Amino acid sequence: MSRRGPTETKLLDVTKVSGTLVAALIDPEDFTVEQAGTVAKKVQKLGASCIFIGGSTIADQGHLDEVVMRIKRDVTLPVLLFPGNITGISRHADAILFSSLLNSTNTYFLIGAQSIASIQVMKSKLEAIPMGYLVFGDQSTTGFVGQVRPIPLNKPAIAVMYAMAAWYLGMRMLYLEAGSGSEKAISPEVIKAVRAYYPGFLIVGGGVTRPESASAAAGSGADMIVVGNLLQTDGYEKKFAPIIDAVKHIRPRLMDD
Ligand code: 1GP
Repeated sequence: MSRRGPTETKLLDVTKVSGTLVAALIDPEDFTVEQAGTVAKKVQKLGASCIFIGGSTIADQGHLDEVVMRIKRDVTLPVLLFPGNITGISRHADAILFSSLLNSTNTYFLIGAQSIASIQVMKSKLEAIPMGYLVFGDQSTTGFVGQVRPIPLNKPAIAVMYAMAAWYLGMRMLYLEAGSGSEKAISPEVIKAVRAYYPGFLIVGGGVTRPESASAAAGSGADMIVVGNLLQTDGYEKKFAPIIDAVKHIRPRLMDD
């Protein structure tokens, strides 16, 4: 298993002090370089803990590099790549969520893309964080592109099986994904079930747009909530701030508690 690097360590340390974290997800395909920098500055001011950069359909790596460099210039928050494919790598980020889409039916998304990318990740000196990625429901671009057999949103036992397989395979992070813009977020029942077994860092995203759903996820044991789509809506600052407030005092269980 790879060793924990500085970015992962920092996130774990902040979680212990501040409770559940909120990551702001920026999909470079949806933002100009300037817009990405502006949003990153605003979410840092509002209390986000890190920036995720990624998407399911990134093709323009030049633009990705520019977005990452601008965000690194404009904020002090850790910047983590959240790649949907080998095109999601930029050497300018702090770390990469080196993930396997565990419920894909295509070995490319399980280990193929990762093996193609691995040497570049090493040469780029990116901190690689091993992460299991699980897609729920049938509403996501990620699910379509990644050729998943989606986990039903009401089947926590299936999620637990995958979560423990991820843990035993050395994945220190696990991301429960309902899909960007999903009408239904991951349910508290699923999060609680996974939390009861999975000792690693638990990330939940997809369709979290309100403080109620954020606090439900945090109270159920999520270590980090990811907010993406909301940042593209008018007046997002006024919607993002209450999400931060709703989760910041909720302290989830951590593996080394
Ligand atoms: C998508 O889980 C993330 O990969 C965030 O979802 O865009 O719905 O916030 P939203």
